[in-house]
Amino acid sequence: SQEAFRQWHGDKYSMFIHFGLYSQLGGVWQGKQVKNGYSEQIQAFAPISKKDYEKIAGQFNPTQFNADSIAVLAKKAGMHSIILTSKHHDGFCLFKTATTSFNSYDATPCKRDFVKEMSEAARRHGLRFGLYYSLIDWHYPYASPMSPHNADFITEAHHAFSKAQLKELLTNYGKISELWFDMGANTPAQSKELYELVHHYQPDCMVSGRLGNDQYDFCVMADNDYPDKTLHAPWQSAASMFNETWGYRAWQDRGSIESKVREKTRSLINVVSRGGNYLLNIGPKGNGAVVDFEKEVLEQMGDWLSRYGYA
Ligand code: JFZ
Repeated sequence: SQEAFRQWHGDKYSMFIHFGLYSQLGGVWQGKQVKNGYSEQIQAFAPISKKDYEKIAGQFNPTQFNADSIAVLAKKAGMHSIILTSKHHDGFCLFKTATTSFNSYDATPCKRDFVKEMSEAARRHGLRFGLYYSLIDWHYPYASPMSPHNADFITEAHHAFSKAQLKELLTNYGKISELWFDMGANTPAQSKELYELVHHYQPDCMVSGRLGNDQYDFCVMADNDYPDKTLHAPWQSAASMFNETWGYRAWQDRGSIESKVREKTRSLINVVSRGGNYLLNIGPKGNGAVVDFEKEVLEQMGDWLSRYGYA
């Protein structure tokens, strides 16, 4: 609806959070820095067998993950919503689900539902809350380009699984401001069905263009990018802090805080002044703590915004 778009457009600046089992590895496997690919996809790039990767869940206990302090940070930064990775390509779910035991409640010693924690904290601090959901799931044989079995399209079994998970995500966690679908090889009928499913449960939830087949409420621009002409559709630019990874990378060369603040503030202005939404990512560590450098960058950007009356 117009009202849903108006609200979403009004968010302008939001926090993206990439957090999952991969955060625990920090871009390192068997003592080696994995240099190819994003660190949230380390399972595919190291590569790591499914069996070994699943073992990481047995040690996943992010005692430093504090949803309230993340929400406070987003507020301080001048952001208006938070988008959390409910499930990335590895298929590990950050929510309690009946669809698979490979989730942060059932497969870990911590027994926590991070989607619940983050959704509630966001609302407590007056922020809207949305979800990233990967339509690539390495437990299913399809998916380009990182799957060993390249079937043409998402299988019906996988599609049914996604629908069951989405129903949970859209009915158990209150209002979801947006669903940031990440690309899978959907058929047009599958994309349409998922688009309609989202709006069936949540008519005002904004759906990202990466659902495919022209079923979308907003377009996603390439990292840090913005259109050179006025786009007659709602759009968002999703940005990682270092362009090389979204998930935590322990050996990241971060450079200086000052230059990062300048770079990201410039992107924010470029995007928002052209009518887009700027979605800036953080990648907390495996123990759940926000990386100091990223925290500092967000706080300084927030200082700048409030100094000029924008936050
Ligand atoms: C996808 C994922 O494969 C990646 O791991 C991460 O989660 C990112 C946010 O989404 O990768 C993308 C998606 C979109 C673009 C680039 C990488 N893009 O629009 O340029």
